[in-house]
Amino acid sequence: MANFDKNWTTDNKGFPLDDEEVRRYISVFPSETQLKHANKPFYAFIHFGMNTATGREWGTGGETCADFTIESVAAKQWVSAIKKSGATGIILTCKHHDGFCLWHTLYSDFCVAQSPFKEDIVKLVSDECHAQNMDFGVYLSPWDMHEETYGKPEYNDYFCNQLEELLTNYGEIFEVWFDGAKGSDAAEFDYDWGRYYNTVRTLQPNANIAICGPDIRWVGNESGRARKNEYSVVPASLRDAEKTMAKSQQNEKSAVKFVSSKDEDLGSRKVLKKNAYLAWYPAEVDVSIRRGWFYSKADDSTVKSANELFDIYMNSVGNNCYLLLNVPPTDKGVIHKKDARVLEALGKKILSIYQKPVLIEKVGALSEDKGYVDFKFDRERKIRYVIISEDISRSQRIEAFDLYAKTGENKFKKVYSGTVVGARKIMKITPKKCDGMRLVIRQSRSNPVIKSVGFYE
Ligand code: FUL
Repeated sequence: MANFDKNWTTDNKGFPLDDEEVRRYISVFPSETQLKHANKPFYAFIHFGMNTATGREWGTGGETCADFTIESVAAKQWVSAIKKSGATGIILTCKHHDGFCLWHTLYSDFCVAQSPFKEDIVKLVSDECHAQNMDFGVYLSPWDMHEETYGKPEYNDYFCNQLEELLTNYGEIFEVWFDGAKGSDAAEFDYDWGRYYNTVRTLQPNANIAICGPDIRWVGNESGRARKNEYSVVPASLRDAEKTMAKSQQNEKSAVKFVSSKDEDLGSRKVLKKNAYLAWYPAEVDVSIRRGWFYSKADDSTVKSANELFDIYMNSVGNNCYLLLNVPPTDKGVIHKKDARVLEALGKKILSIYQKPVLIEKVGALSEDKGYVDFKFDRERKIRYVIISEDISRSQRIEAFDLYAKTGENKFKKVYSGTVVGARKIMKITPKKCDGMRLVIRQSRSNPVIKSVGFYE
């Protein structure tokens, strides 16, 4: 056992600091693609398509191109309204479960080219994202109610052909979102996940594959909640797409009910010990700004407030998760002014965290016999936010920590007690006058490697 300073650290809460098991856990770290993604943790979803025109959450598969009665698409407004929230990218539902394609696909007539609107909406949105320096990503529903090959092996060819179009013709793609939802009465079908993943890896090596994919884990609910402890090192079996599908929506009603949060412990030592194979698989919180995923006038009164969204941001981005915030444009092809207002207010709130930095310090590896770090400010300060980031290229190690404000010579007052950290822990603390702070690691898998700690007024 390392010789921790008794005043400030503990016995690692009785857990081994370093043994073979611990070394097994900390040998799991992100791929380069996952590591890059971690720097841009907040992005938006756009649900738009046939359902926007017909006023549904799930279609029927029986719609026709003429039912797509959308007359305009204000892509520029979509992107600029979303950008104001602080989001750095947009994922568009290029094809939802109804099968209608928002781009000019060569593989189906059921697409926007055959509709009165005609224009390629994927192109309009991706061009606008690139023009406004926002990342662009695609959602392509594996389950397809319309396509007649669905349920037969040829569907895998159909799906890969469409994927190839989307990953070739619209510039750089930052995330590919494979939804696990599938109607309970849909045909049995074996998706060729391995082939889908290879197609993405080959055509867009920098893209992260989410949900029914190996790079980003679904948090397990759609109400904006994350677990108290979100681990990125979890059993590799969680990447099994079939398991994700089993937990996903199976009918239209549940698509807006946002069922229960799957609150299990996914990555404590107790869990990892029982699993021979582990993976780096960070969580993404997907949540809609309003009741439904698609726009409905009836939901105009359900737009979340900037305060609610800010809480979700703190609970996701500030809690080692990604945040994917859905903003569905209306059937007039615009982001509703209510949503736009809230997005702007959210952006201001997020900015207010980072606006007045007092000290941002790169820390590095803590030595094993000293489980704390002291930070000294230039003068007495009133700190409101503290952000700790682990160097996740060295895995996720911290399991418990305390933060103290230094209020005088050898005088400390505890201001925060936390558990896991990972890519980012954002803490709002009751402002306290102090000239420094002390971060104490109470429990860790080997010695922590801290990328930085930032203090903001
Ligand atoms: C679910 C779908 O069924 C919803 O319609 C929506 O697309 C949501 C993000 O995923 O599984």
